[in-house]
Amino acid sequence: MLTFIHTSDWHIGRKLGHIERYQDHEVFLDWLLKQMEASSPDALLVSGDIFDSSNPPIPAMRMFIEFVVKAATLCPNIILTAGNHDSPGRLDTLRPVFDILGVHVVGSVSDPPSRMLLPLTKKSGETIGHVLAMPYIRPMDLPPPNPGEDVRNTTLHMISAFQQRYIEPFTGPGKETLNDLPLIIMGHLFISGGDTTDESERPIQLEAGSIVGLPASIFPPHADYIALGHLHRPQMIKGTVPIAYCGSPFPLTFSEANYTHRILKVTLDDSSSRPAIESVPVPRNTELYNITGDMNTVCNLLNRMTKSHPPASSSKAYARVTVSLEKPVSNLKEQIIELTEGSNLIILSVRRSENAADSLAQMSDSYVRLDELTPEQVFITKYRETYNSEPALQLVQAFRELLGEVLIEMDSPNQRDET
Ligand SMILES: [Mn+2]
Repeated sequence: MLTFIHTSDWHIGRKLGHIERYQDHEVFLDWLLKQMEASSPDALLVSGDIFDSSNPPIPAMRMFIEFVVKAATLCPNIILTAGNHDSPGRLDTLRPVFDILGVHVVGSVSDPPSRMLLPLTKKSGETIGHVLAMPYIRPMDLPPPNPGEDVRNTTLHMISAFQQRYIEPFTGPGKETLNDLPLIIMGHLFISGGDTTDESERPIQLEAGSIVGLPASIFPPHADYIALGHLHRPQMIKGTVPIAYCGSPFPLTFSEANYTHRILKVTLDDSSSRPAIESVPVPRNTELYNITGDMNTVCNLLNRMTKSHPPASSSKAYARVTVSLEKPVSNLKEQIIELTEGSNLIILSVRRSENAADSLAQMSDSYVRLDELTPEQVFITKYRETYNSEPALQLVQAFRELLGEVLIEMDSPNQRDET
């Protein structure tokens, strides 16, 4: 039997507006340690986006390292991979020290990829399974298309390149079972059909370049569990193997406020049966509220909520208020904020409801959301529209190189904080 905890998308160092979330992270990580203590899992898998930025602030680094040092005493296998928010190189610098603790951190993709296949061992040293620990894979980690390849099939090319490079080495003939032990695949990627939250992953998907939508069928049927990160809403993806997004541990933005955040405790029996997946809700330290309605409704709600968040209560709550108005109201923000004065409920934003996106959608039948397209698809579509022809392969390749450079540039701390 093999048991493990699957979590991802911690985003340590993330702020909500100007509000720091260190306390929320500390409470979560302490709770996670207690979970590990109570259930003694064989492994802890963290599928990317450990930090919110590629250059994490000192308190974020300290909190993370302190957690890992404590966790290493509670669990024989800890595997942490980089997400698109993490700096692969910076995470890899921790390797020599983490190795001593017996903790695996995988920042960048390995060449050959076989180095990403890690054994799971009991304290006695006995191997009980394997984890293919894939960090976030950038378009530049994939081989370019062959000369003459039809660029309209870029997405298809990317999918097959991804499969050839990162999946097939572990699934070829004779490797189906890796000694009949369970195989778990970790990834930080977007499976087409996955349900996104409004704001949290949107910029990230665009960054993911051409590999935004991998099909669920990319995973080999003999894998036992696919431990994914990237989408902040927990969900299972339909496929021949169990594919799970565990989601972020608590609401990082207001768009993540309305569902239960969790970690997953997975048990794989030695037999070939499907894993038992237990979803364990994470207690919230800070409550986030989305308050919407007309002026009357909003005022009533806030009056009521203010009473349940008296100033003496220990935990703060934050609200985003959206008011639908028939006509403009002057000093709307001041009026709303005044209602919660003297309470522990803090209004972080007040906005008028807008239906601009809806009306735009109605204007055109062929309306496609920008976040459903890869940067390359946007480029090719724009080219077609402007020149009424297909872009030359060299041009697309030049675009890809530029995009790669821009993505590296975006990893620089100053600009990262804006996403
Ligand atoms: Mn994330």
